[in-house]
Amino acid sequence: MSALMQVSPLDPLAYRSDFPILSREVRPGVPLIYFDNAASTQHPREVIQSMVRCYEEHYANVHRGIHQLAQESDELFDQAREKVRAFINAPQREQCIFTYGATSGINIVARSWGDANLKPGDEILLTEMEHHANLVPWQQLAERSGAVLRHIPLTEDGLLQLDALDTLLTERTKLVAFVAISNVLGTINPVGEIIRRGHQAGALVLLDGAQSVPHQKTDVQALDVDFLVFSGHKMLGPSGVGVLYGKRELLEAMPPFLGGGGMIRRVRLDSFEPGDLPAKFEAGTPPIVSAIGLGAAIDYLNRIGMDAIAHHERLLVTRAHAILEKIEGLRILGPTPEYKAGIVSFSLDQIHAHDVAEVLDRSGIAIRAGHHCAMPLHNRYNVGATARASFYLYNTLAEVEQLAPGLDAAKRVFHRKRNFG
Ligand code: 7TS
Repeated sequence: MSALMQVSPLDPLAYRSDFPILSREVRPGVPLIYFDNAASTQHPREVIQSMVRCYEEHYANVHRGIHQLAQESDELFDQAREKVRAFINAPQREQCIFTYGATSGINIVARSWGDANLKPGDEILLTEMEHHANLVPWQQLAERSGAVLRHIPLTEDGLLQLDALDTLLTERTKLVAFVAISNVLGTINPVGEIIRRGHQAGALVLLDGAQSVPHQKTDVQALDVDFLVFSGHKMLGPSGVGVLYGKRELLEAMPPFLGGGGMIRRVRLDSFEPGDLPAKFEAGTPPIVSAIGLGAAIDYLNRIGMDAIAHHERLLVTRAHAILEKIEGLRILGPTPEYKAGIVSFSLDQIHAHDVAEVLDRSGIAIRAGHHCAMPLHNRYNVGATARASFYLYNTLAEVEQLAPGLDAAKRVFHRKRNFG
């Protein structure tokens, strides 16, 4: 029996009532089925209330004032950072930088570490399944530095071709930056192995945890990863806050990226000395209330348990595959459920993904359609756009079952249009 099978099952019905939005109807008589969790998740009442309480009772700017409200806000903000630290098992909370999301975390590393360390001919190893957030900042860095980008190719069924590492990893490789779980394919990558191989080659490793940290246990010390980024809004928290974790010696050695208030020890008219971690990378007023909301989201996830969440999503995606595989003309992108998280992207006959999404919306089913900020990945599979259903702890098997009639309706509508249109 696998470790996952031993986890006690999660009953989504026990949690749904915590999420006010999940009880709304999309239109009169049409309940919401929210399958757009890879884009952004919904919020339990206690996350919303943690932010309301902050605004109503404690709010002030942080790390500046000595008045009572400033001290209370400071304390809540620091507690949120401690919750983040414990959630990813970082050694020290100063290593957890509050950013504005995964994108801003990657940009900080590219600008700060990248500009200081990369020379012409150095190589950055990415994969063909990256979100644009983990492609464009490195393309920009390559333009500035003369560094060269390489990419781990994909198999037909959406896995990384790891044997390519034998030739792709060389003494020129200075950084490996890759996604833990693909936001399109759902593939769970062998993160530990890639980090180990990267380190053997003498490279640093950045992990894009935007789709993994919300859905499975993450331990940065066990992984020995150098940098990890993720976003609060994909894990029941508010938008506008994310986290950059880094190894202390790396963060200490990196120059600050954004300059301004909060990130300095001393400023003269013509020079400055940067402050200590984490302030050095948090110029300006940070996302105070969003960080506090993220802390409340982490409390909520911890009470349920990340293993239970991962297990539940595996059940949902397995059922989704079983349903979708029966639909004629439907092509699923990515591997079989055993290799993936709760994400299923597909194309249906010649029907455009936006049309599929529109017909599903009539049944209250919210999915995303398009290239999901992963155009090179879609090019790799010769498909312009896909429809994507992505699950979270509050989704039920009964909701997943609704995909079948929803997609049948899409086929009926568009085949009729094609025949008579
Ligand atoms: N990396 C991955 C793997 C992602 O899925 C996303 C967002 C990001 C980075 C960027 O996160 P942000 O919070 O900074 O925007 N992915 C998606 C998606 O799949 N649909 O909408 C956003």
